[in-house]
Amino acid sequence: MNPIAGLTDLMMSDTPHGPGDDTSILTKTKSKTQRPPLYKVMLLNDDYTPMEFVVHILERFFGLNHAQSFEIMLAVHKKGLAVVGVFSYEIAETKVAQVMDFARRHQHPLQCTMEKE
Ligand code: TYC
Repeated sequence: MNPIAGLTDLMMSDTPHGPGDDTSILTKTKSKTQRPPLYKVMLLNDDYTPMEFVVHILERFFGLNHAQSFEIMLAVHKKGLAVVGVFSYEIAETKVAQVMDFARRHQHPLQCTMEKE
């Protein structure tokens, strides 16, 4: 069909077109931005690892200052565990490995774990 004639037929038609007609539907596709999942890195309390050693770990591997490190160490000591940071999977995995390796080399039973947020 001649496209101009076809359009004229539509405009002149007796039946009004609206929602439900395939002549008037516009759709918008919402593009949802996907963010990578985050992981909490936690330190667990134990009865043997020296407090100063835990403070040193927090300064060395988590970039915290002495006061922040002491505060988090005390929170772990009192509550049994605390979140020391939130990271992407790869960074969290690296932090856990660094802490576990450093504690093992110094023969302390300190435990560090990660959990999806
Ligand atoms: N509870 C330990 C002590 O009294 C100190 C400690 C704090 C150990 C935090 C582990 O993740 C820890 N020496």
